[in-house]
Amino acid sequence: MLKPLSQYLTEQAAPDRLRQLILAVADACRDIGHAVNTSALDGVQGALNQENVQGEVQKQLDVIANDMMLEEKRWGGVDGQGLVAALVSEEMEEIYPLKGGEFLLVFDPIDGSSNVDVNGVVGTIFSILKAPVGKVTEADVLQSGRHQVAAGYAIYGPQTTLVLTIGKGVSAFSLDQKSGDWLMTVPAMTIPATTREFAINMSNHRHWAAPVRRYIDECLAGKTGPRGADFNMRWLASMVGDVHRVLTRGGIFMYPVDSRKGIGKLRLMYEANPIAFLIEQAGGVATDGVNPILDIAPEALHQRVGVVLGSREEVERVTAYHKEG
Ligand code: AHM
Ligand code: MG
Repeated sequence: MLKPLSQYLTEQAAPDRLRQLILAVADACRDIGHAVNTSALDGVQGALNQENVQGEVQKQLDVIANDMMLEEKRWGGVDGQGLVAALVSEEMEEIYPLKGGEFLLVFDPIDGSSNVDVNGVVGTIFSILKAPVGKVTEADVLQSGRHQVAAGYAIYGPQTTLVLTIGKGVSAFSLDQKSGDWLMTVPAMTIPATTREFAINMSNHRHWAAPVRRYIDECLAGKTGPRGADFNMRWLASMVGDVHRVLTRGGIFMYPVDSRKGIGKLRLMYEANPIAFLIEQAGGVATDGVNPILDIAPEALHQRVGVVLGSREEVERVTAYHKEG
């Protein structure tokens, strides 16, 4: 018998209201996964997203998924006293206050949404923080990643899988499509310290800083190069997909700061922080190239950061190259 998510949370002694919230997030992800699955049938894929005859822009899936999160009734809690004090999303410029509750829920409703049209992997990423007492302001949300009480993602691929940490390791739960239950299929995801596989968007090579170029060029040089080994490359253009592979078999994933804007592409609050929490909990390392992502003091809701994460030895090598200059 596979263990249901609810039983796992009870056994891990998750506080009752956190447990309720995680179960609600998991259910919301199940619903979003269903919307992704039927998006072609429903005519809401990107290819169909054009202005209709009235000149109205048709809804895209990431807007639909965001609306599903906003309209989720379970944020109110089973006793109606509220679980979530505010929502923060990639799709909303400002915080979205709710009636009250102990937690802040920060999320990217559809990560990797350029993949929806091509039936590639997408997912939902979430981060749970403690809320202040009383009215929530933007400043209350700008907590470093170390303050996260839980984080995870749902990946909508050949299987629908929820990957979760409450600060006690990382576990994966597969969605049983028949019963709608999330059942534990990987009790403890761990990232091997060494790897011979990297993930980066190679088309940005000319924009990278010298240490990143050096690292990747050495990987590409193969057995006869300075690393003395052949490296493999993967790039799904979906952070959840690439990170899921890293959590499953190791690897290094990079979306570094580059010279185009002098910032990274990925957002700190709802992409880098929750993923960094998972990576550290699985024994890996997650940096902005030099410093741990979880130690960054956020300055803005939609702040972007460089991301270098995964197998310890490779991430530490990239840090060393940056320090050497
Ligand atoms: P999104 O949240 O708008 O989908 O953007 C984030 C995604 C990541 O999932 C992925 O790693 C990256 O953007 C891919 O970028 P690129 O198109 O440069 O390959
Ligand atoms: Mg995203």
